[in-house]
Amino acid sequence: NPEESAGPTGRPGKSLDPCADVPPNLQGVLQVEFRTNRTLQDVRNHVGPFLQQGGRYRPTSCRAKQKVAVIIPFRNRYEHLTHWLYYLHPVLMRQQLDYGVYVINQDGDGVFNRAKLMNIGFVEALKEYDYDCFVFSDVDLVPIDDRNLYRCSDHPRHLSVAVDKFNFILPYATIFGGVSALSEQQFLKVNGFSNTFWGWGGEDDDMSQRISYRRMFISRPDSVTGRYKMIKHKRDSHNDPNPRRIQKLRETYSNMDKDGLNSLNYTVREIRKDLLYTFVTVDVQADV
Ligand code: UDH
Repeated sequence: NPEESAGPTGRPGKSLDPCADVPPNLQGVLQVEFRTNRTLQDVRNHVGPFLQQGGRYRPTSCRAKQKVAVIIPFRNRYEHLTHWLYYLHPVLMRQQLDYGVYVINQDGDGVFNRAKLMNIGFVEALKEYDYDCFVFSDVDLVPIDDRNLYRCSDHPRHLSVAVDKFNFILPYATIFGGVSALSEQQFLKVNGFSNTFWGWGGEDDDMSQRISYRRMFISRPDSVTGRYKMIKHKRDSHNDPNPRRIQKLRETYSNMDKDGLNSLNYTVREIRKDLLYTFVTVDVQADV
């Protein structure tokens, strides 16, 4: 078992001792390689024995500190998803999390809405389990250090601080895109993400502003622990830069109480359970 520790192998559930603050079997820096053929079946063979249907896992030797839903906004990036699952499942297991992976797939070929998919992921995951922490991750970002814990902190946490594409440097101080983690309370406090950023850009900066308007800060790992590899790709179709994004960022303060979780509408088309993930296909166009 990848997260196995020396502790007693107790009964499942509340009778187990809490897991250690620092998971005992982390490896530190990881080898990550995308230029290789990999199939979902390879990944199932690699990590499947430890998982439950829907990409669910919980440590067997201790009680996890947090119940984490990992939410991936998605459309037509199956190759990236395979790499992501191959690398992230073992990391999340070693981090001794009680977690589930939710791929929120935008149906159809309308303009992409990353933030709305993440709001939907929050709502749909909570229908299944009593998650207390939500990690929102792009499908093309893989951490190269497993000490970067996919957990929530006292303040909303930005995890992807040093991405190879940006020469491992934080591009600007308020950045919150890529991979981020908010507790249920933190997410509710900001009314979730805006639902009204269609196309590429702005939705992550809007969230960053929501966080500061609600008097919270952005917490981050250091720039060594927070290293990531991004899978190279071309711009997707139907996700061109949103020309309205700059103007919309001037309106966060006045809109955030009415544009977010409390105005979210969508239609679930299908929920499919794979061993490696829960795949939720949704129609996001409900309000346009
Ligand atoms: N996403 C999809 N499908 C899409 C669009 C976006 O799954 O069609 C998801 C995916 O999780 C992705 C995330 O939304 O990681 C963010 O979208 P993005 O990868 O397009 O954003 P990023 O800023 O790239 O990473 C912008 C385009 C880069 C073009 C580079 C050309 N060299």
